[in-house]
Amino acid sequence: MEQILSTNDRRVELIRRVADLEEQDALKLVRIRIEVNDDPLTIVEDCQEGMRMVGERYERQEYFLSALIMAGEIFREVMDLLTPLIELRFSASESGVFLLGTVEGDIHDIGKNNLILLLTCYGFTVHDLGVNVAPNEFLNRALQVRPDIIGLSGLLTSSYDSMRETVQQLRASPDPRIASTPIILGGNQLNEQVCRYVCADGWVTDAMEGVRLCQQLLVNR
Ligand code: B12
Repeated sequence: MEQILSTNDRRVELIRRVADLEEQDALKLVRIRIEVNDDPLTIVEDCQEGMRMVGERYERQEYFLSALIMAGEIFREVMDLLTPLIELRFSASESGVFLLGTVEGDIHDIGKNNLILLLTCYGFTVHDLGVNVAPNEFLNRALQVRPDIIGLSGLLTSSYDSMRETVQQLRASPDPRIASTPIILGGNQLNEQVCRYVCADGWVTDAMEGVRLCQQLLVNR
């Protein structure tokens, strides 16, 4: 049935199936979209939109924590299908060094891992600190690997204070190179106001935008 849907219908259907947590149907539709050569990044975008709707339903108490866990699982399975395609499609020569982690108090890592996939495809060397990373861990690792850019990921409102603290510690580094390394934020709840509060150099809500911002920062460095 899905094979005769138009591109737009396939997009709407996938968003709905992720939002409704219909794991098998969502995966089936992703396979169909792969077969008909839909852009893998558009498929990711649609799943992200479905996840946003899961979050809204959770907020309205139509869903519980188990739904967030399930949504995370669906996204992981979708990424298992898409990763080889994304790796094939995007490749670039060596570029900058990127240090990345999800800030202290936050364990969301799906978006962070997507960014790693894309940055790696675009030639960046990525050092991933994982999740729930304390400010001094960022600083210690930055002193070791001397990155060109540092990225902080966080989806919880409470993460903004961790981000701010991390930026303060990095900026206070006695090593002038680390103190002046551009720091960018990522997570779908962010906005300009948060970026100003955290005193970061930029923010994005999308991994591809993040790659472009990093490329721009590298040119200016
Ligand atoms: C899946 C999910 C979970 C999973 C996470 C699994 C995992 N391994 O990550 C689990 C079940 C663990 C979870 C737990 C919780 N969650 Co949750 N979760 C979500 C959900 C539904 C989807 C998040 C997601 O993966 N989105 C898809 C990815 C691809 O998008 P993304 O993360 O934004 O990443 C993209 C960009 O932002 C960017 N990016 C990301 N990081 C970075 C970094 C850099 C440097 C750059 C450049 C770019 C970049 O690239 C990505 C790809 O494009 C969101 C809803 C939402 N609106 O996001 C709630 C949500 C984030 N969770 C929420 C809450 C409340 C919780 C819990 C507190 C629930 C609880 N009662 O325990 C806990 C918190 C645990 C903790 N201490 O962190 C709230 C946060 C509300 C708030 N304002 O603080 C949300 C918004 C749901 C809601 N609307 O209420 N959650």
